Amino acid sequence: MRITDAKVIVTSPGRNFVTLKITTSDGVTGIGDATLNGRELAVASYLRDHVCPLLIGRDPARIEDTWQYLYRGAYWRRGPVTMTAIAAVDTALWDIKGKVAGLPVYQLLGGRSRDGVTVYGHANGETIPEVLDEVAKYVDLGYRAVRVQCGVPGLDATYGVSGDKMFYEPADARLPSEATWSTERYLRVVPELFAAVRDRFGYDLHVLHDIHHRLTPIEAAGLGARLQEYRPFWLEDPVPAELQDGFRLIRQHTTTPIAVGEVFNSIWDCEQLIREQLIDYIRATVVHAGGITHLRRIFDLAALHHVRTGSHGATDLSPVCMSAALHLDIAVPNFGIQEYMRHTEATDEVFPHGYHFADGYLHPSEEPGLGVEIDERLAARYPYEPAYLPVNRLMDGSMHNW
Ligand code: EZ4
Ligand code: CO
Repeated sequence: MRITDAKVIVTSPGRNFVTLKITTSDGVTGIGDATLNGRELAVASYLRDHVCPLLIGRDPARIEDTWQYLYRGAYWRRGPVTMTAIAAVDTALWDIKGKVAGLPVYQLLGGRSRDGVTVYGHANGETIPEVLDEVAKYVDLGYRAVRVQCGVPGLDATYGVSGDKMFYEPADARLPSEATWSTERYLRVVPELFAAVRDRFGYDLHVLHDIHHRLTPIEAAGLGARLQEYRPFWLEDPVPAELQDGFRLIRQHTTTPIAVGEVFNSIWDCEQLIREQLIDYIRATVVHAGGITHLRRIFDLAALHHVRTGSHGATDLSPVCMSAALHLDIAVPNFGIQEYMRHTEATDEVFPHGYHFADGYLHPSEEPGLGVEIDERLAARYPYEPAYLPVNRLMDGSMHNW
């Protein structure tokens, strides 16, 4: 069997998605997510112009060899664009392998390690009482874990707080919108938020929070120490993680668990974080960290160092990525939790899939392969729409991290 076609499909059913579809000489098809939010067309071009021509005629069964060919063969290693493109090829080849074997991909990864994949949803609001009402909705839906984000008094817009509660979409403008940030004000409100959530919902619910790269290590250490009594499940992305050493400072001051990795694209972004046990959860994803093949390598390294998985699962990761993530999540020994932001109905129609939510868990599809397809006719009805993530400035106008 040979690869006879590799095609890039860009569609925007409410938001942009890039998908790679590989076809074999036996007529088997596989798909992989290649969406890089706000930089979508760079990956589409990388695939179309530099990867698809190399795939034609290759044996689709040789997943590891193809991964190494694209990684080593590029000469220019790593980076989000390259690794997202490699991820799309890798994911599509796992899909094909599953379909050829007649097995869901998780069976090829060693089979089930658990009955379901614990997921967390996003509860957010401008005010703390609004957040509490949102948390209640998730509890009613059966969620066992909820991320809480609230507005910061005095700031116009805060990361994680949205108008549409079920379908939060941060890439909201044709040019980047500008938000302002005050660490001082933020640090005042978060302990109040946690106190209110624990007061109303007790300690059985897992409560998570995303700092979204906005603090310094010592600021994050202080927040972690203050929140400790409210037992956060984790604090996510406390600081930007280019400097892996920085996390040691956080560790020295708090036992609040730390999660990081949604922007990581290779094992080298987290090698020290994991090896020195500076984090508790690794949030790297199938789509941005080199596919199932490379993410499993990261998860295996993590398992050796008591680090569990907690993959990013925002709406800009397509149902193709979510399908692939669930096969890994159900199989690996060190699974922790999976983020789950629901896609809109339009997105679900373009990407029909077999995974489903029940009782706080997601369950991967039992279909051969990944159990997700793309409806190309429908996809063609939603042309690409430029959309950017916001940028963030301090009160005095300095650029900060969004
Ligand atoms: O800002 O996916 O934990 N989730 C997040 C997301 C990210 C977006 C960026 O594209 O941080 O909301
Ligand atoms: Co995040």
